[in-house]
Amino acid sequence: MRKKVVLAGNSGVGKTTLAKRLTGRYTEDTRMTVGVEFFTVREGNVKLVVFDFAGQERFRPVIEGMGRGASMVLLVFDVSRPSTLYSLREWATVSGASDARILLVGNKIDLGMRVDSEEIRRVAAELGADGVILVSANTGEGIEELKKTLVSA
Ligand SMILES: Nc1nc2c(ncn2[C@@H]2O[C@H](COP(=O)(O)OP(=O)(O)O)[C@@H](O)[C@H]2O)c(=O)[nH]1
Ligand SMILES: [Mg+2]
Repeated sequence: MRKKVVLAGNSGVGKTTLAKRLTGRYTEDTRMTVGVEFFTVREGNVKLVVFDFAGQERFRPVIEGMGRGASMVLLVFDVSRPSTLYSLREWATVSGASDARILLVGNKIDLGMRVDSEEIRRVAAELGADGVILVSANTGEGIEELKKTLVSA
């Protein structure tokens, strides 16, 4: 079974690092279309296909195409930069194109939390997210929990 996961969020929040960490660097690294690449990993009978921006976060037509057929959209922010949490309102449109579930992912917890957890829950509720997972793509903390959530979603 194939599950499409889409990463969205401001440039620099750690999406590409997260994609590589989630897929253990086993990756086909294939450019599908301009501005997008994907990483794959097999977990039992589930194949996760993680779509990431290839450095063109501001190219809106790419964003709209990306959400199609996704089972999950990960709205990624940097817990050390509060503005990246509020930017997720713009990124939530990625999921508008599909029936995908939304999960908020707070990355870089190794740098310390500079965002209030009440605020995170408030934005998650506003954007219709199922939940929030806090991770560090650098240290790997929280990554197994995230992967389990994606596989079972
Ligand atoms: N401290 C820390 N740095 C991170 C983490 N994840 C990514 N980074 C760094 O943040 C920068 C941007 O990461 P990148 O994956 O390119 O972000 P993207 O633009 O969202 O794809 C890079 O220098 C990464 O090494 C993390 O969990 N902790
Ligand atoms: Mg990137």
